Amino acid sequence: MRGKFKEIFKHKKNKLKVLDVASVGDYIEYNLNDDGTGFINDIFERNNFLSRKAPKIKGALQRGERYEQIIVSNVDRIFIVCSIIQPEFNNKFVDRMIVAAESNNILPSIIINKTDLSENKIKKWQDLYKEIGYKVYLSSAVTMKGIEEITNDTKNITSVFWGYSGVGKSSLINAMYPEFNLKTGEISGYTNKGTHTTVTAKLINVDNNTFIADTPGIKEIDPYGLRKEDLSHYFSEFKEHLPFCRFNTCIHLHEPGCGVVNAVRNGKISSERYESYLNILSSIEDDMCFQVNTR
Ligand SMILES: Nc1nc2c(ncn2[C@@H]2O[C@H](COP(=O)(O)OP(=O)(O)O)[C@@H](O)[C@H]2O)c(=O)[nH]1
Ligand SMILES: [Mg+2]
Ligand SMILES: [Zn+2]
Repeated sequence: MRGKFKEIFKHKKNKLKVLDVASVGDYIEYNLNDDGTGFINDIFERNNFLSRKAPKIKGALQRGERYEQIIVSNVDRIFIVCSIIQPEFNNKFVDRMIVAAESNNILPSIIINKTDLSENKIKKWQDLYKEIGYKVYLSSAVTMKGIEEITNDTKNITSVFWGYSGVGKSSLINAMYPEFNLKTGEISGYTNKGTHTTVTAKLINVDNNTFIADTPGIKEIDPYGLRKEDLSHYFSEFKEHLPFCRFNTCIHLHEPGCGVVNAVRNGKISSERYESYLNILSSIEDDMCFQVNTR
């Protein structure tokens, strides 16, 4: 990086606690040397980006301090890939990814892959997410079910395939575009380089307008920079019930006259989604506690 820009970045970095300078998907201005190396002169402002809190690594960060890790920038859609078995479906994990997408203003959709392995419970989760407004694809990289539909819906946009390790993200992209020949069946996407765990996505350039980011397997997601009073806005089906909360500061936990809690009781919000909400809410509170303790 060159002088002036480096200086600006240093200031930004201190303020925002971001980990990397540029991320996959960034538009940059650069100079290329003859040997293939280059300089980044500038990074253009991101339309949006997908991020999470960097995992805690012993000794690498100050006590409990968390950084923001940008996974991909300038994203049109996020495809949350999951399976019913091998690995088992984890709705709390799916909901964390949805919150990460929604809070960054990116449309999430869900791909239930490995449908060749088990019929069990597919419909339950498919219906739950369809009901609250998300598109759900059923797929198999083995039988090729759903591959054509996913190929069509990822045309002419930048999309991210995101999800737990081993669900078949790379296999799905290979099923769509065998020529990219992505590595599959890797045990873990973690690489410890000492300072932080890398989550480098691989951006595949299908054609001039079509980009697909394959991300390494992740094992934890903490959406970055959430405030507990905002969390309910990222649970799309909660929104219509918010005006019925007695207190406008309601975080839908123990407050009397809560529209969300009433909707859960009446079966208008599923208990699974509400439990996910509480789960994320409590992880936000943990961070707040940390800040208070260190003052
Ligand atoms: N039965 C079955 N196995 C699959 C399917 N998709 C991927 N796999 C297998 O699941 C393992 C993990 O796949 P991979 O694409 O590496 O998952 P990733 O970590 O999400 O990229 C590999 O052994 C794949 O062959 C599928 O649709 N059905
Ligand atoms: Mg992979
Ligand atoms: Zn409430």
